Amino acid sequence: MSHPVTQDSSRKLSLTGRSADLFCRVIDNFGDIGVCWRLARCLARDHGWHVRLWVDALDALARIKPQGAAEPGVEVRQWNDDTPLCLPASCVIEAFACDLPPAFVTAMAAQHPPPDWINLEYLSAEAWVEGCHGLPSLDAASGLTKRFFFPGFTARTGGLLRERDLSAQRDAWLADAAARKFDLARLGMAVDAGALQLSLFGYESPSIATLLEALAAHTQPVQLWVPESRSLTVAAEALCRPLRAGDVVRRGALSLHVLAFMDQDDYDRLLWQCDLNIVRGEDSFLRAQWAAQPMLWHIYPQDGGAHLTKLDAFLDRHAEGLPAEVATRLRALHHGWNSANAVPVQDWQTLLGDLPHLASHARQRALALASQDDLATQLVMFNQPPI
Ligand code: TRH
Repeated sequence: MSHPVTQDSSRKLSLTGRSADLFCRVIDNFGDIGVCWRLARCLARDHGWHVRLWVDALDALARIKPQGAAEPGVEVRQWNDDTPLCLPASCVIEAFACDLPPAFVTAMAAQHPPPDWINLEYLSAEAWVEGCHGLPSLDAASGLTKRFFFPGFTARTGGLLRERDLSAQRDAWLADAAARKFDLARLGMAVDAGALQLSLFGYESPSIATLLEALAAHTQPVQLWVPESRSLTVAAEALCRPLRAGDVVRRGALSLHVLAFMDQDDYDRLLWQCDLNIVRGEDSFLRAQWAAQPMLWHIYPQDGGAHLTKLDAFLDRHAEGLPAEVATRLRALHHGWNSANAVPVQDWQTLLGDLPHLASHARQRALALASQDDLATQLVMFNQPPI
């Protein structure tokens, strides 16, 4: 089916600031749109780009996007196979091989010179990423070449998504008791200053039951903040009661608080204020690292266990500099958490004992990673504007 291509202002905009069409297809969950929204904002805020963010599922974006004020420089449009499309911008970013609409590719091929076509890939710490970052690939149908952009943890990859002022924002918020109190109250969080703070955002895992058991038996009060998510279903089963936003359940030392799903900026604040964050997928996994607090990763499961190789590659890098025995325990816990068998209560207790080591390590890691160019900055340098 062919699509009408309408003229618009993007080419003109590219004369003053660069412009991009960023395409996102929501496969499931919030990671695809989470990453794309963040990238669009970084390109606009930190680099002055004009970004047209094409999303097939606007409802997914509405869940994570701060509501209210528009985002200057980011124009959100819905797309599907029947959506009339516009004249392509000078840079076209295809997120996660989402397959651009054929009519849009035809419109790209009709441009002289054609836009710079970039395929943004998923984040992985695996070594092969360095060899594939930047590689070209011919699109036989259009005769155009697209280039692969691989995020990653090392200098020879495309880097990690991070707003330019993220660390400063985080530190300022943590240092400002009034702002913290105001924001946390807004989220319905009454924080007990003497309690260990944990957040949980993962998939279904049988280890949630043993985690709750370990926290209930902890020697110090614990507040566990659980935004509405797939983990909540398992927590509800373990506690033998339904759970919904606003609920507080007490078991021994543990207070479990269910939070309404919040926007990305508020979710960052939750991560910043916790002593341990359990996160998942790609975007919350990265945000937990920028929170500079200990984290446990629920990796997105893939066929054939491919995700476990990815998990180990991350742990190899992440654990560098930790005492060997702490690193070994952290790896074992990650494997347990990502398996079909429950992590023993004892192992959760050991993790809680390791938190001081993990906290100073997380701060050092975040500092080291933030010394590299962030992903949006690298993408701006990678982009070859049409001559
Ligand atoms: O939602 P996810 O499981 O996304 C996954 C992964 O990205 C995976 O790699 C991908 O293949 C799959 O989607 C399709 O986890 P992730 O990546 O952490 O995304 C969650 C997003 O939701 C992230 O941007 C943070 C955001 N979020 C909020 O905005 N508010 C909240 O309350 C919470 C808990 C999360």
